[in-house]
Amino acid sequence: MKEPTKIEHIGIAVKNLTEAISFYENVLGLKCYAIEEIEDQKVKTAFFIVGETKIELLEATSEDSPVAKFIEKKGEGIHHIAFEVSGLIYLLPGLESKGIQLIDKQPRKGAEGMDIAFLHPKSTFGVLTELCEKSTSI
Ligand code: CMX
Repeated sequence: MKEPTKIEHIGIAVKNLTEAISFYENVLGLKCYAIEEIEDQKVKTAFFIVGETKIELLEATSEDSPVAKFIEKKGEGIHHIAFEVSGLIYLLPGLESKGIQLIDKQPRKGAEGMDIAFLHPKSTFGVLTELCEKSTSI
């Protein structure tokens, strides 16, 4: 696999998006530049930029959201790390052949219209890992 170009974002699971946004804005001095609901993932997200990396706050929109389950089990905190890659669609079969458990066998649309795929934390030393690529399709 060609090396990732940067950490695209860090996903942080929170119980209350409004309260968490207030911390990032009023305590850390960052500016929330986008709020987006991703219906199929059952999450509402808020984005901040820090240097080359983003922070993605994640609030569950339903009890069976992956984020609700995560908070129930582990509490609020870092939920995933997303690496920017190129050629995502071509990378996934190679990773699977190395024994990495793919949550998404094909790239799908994530926040900000990016093509994304998650790798299962059981294959990645306990860290839910997202690979993402700026979409070339409109
Ligand atoms: N980080 C680390 N470990 C995690 C985890 C996370 N975010 N979420 C679950 N786990 C662990 C659980 O603690 C559990 O570990 P133990 O067996 O040691 O108790 C194990 O993974 C459970 O795995 P599972 O039974 O396969 O599945 P779950 O129903 O708990 O779902 C996961 C886990 C990662 C497969 C699911 O959350 C998923 O598909 N995530 C990808 C999609 C997602 O997270 N979407 C929300 C964000 C969307 C976005 O940012 O765009």
